[in-house]
Amino acid sequence: MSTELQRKWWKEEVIYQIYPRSFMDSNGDGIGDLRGIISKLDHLHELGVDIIWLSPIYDSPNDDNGYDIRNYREIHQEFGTMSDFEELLEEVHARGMKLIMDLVVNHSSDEHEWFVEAKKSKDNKYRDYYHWKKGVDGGPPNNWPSFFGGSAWEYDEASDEYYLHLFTKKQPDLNWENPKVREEIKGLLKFWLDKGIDGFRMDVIPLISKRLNFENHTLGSFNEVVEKVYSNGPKVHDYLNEIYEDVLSKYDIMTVGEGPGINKNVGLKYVGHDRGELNMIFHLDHMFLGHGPKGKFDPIPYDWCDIKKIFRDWHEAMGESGWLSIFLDNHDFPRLVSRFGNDNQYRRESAKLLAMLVLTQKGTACLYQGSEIGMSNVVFDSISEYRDVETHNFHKEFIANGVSEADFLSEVHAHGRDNARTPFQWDESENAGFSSGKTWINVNPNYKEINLAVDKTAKDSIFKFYKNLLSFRKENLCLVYGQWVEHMLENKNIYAYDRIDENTHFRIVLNHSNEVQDLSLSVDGYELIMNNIEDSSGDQLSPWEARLYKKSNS
Ligand code: TEU
Ligand code: CA
Repeated sequence: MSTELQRKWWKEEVIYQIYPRSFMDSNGDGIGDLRGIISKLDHLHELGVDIIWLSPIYDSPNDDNGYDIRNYREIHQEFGTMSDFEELLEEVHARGMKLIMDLVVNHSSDEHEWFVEAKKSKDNKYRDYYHWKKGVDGGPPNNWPSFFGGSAWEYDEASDEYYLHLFTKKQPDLNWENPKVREEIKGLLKFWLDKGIDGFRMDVIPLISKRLNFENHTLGSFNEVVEKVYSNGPKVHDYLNEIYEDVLSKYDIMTVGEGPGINKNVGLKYVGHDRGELNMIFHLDHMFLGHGPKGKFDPIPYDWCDIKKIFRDWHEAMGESGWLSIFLDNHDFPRLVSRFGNDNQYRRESAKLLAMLVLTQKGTACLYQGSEIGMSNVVFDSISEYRDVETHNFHKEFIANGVSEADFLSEVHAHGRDNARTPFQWDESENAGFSSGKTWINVNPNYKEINLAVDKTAKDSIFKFYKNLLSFRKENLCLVYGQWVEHMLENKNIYAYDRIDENTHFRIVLNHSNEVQDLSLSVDGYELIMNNIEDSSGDQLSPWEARLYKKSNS
């Protein structure tokens, strides 16, 4: 391996995201919890993942399932106690694994003491922990929309002012202009780092610096508003550099920023090796693909050439100066086998193909709970079975605008966040082995066919494929640091690329279509090392067939 490449554990290790509410319930209240996670750590250790990213576990009124924090230094009582957390961290480390927390500091809950105080009066010392503005012509200060429908401003009658909330009205945006806010945030970073955690995933971090003229936008789509109005504000790099220099740089940790609005032209400013900001980002270009002018429930068509171009652009943008994360799903998006694969006729094949894609690209791979067994989207018959505030807010908005219940529901089936939030399907017992009580959200009715226990016994087990790939990646650092070279760029059905370093040359070929495709790329002199179907034959790729070759004498 080339010496100038800095080897870093956070480049080589694989992240596994846990959505605690839906992972494992230990006390029968129907809600996943920390002791439930402890009871399943051996599953993750057997799978072979290294870094656990916990979605927020702090005290919260759960307006946005924990992404609305009421107390940054307390564990949500539904999830357990601080000593449960300390035991979890100890058990994770005892297995040679790491744990990163979800840092949500673009906004707090409106029930956080800072906001409770701020609302009391205009001269309260916490008032400018948030953004307050006078209305205009009897309405909000400007036309900024919330990510979750409606205006990004909420009127406060007592002070005749509005406060900013880019998400729900119970998630008021923190004012990072205020040095006292930045000091508070540095304090809570240290609080958790001094407990021994291994880093942070930083929620919507490019949004923390606001364009303080608060002008109306004149853009045509929500994605543009995110990129040009909410993200990449004038002081975002100053703030990130400040928390890096004052706190983060003093620990051997990793940071990954969730990056709505970060595009390939600005990515390096956040993750360049010399920037002193973040180690990597979860950019959302491929995840926001298909979001129409009114967002995800107003879809527009896209195809694999769009996906391949986004990956290509980001590899080029990062070069050897920055570092990428690679993921295809998380708690905010549909199940990857339903969205990017074929969860019907080719569920197993496509789940494995997507596993090979994520685990052979250049960058830190991040897996989401349930993908290792090919969990798929859920189809609930009524909007009342859904729990996500984003879904319910847009349901009201779309129905009010004349969209039928059935039409909206079909968009929720395809794009709703609850697809990824139904309980993990451990086995075919009641509630898929997730809980002995009534679950906070219904279990996907397909749990008897799709669950870990039944998958592990299957001859074409998805879990085993992930496990083999994960150990193969560990043994072959060419898949981490190797040069990435793409082939067949314009081919709509096949994704093909090489990974090359001084010692090894891999060739990965993925037929992400429902048809047989000619492998019009030479593999002479290559040995087939891994593939996802039994009878893999010659120069024709079966539907959803994935192959990993290694060049002989490499
Ligand atoms: O998500 C930010 C974000 O971009 C989301 O709005 C998400 O991509 C969107 O739902 C897609 O339509 C983060 C968290 O991951 C999400 O769970 C929170 O709801 C949000 O921030 C607010 O904290
Ligand atoms: Ca519980």
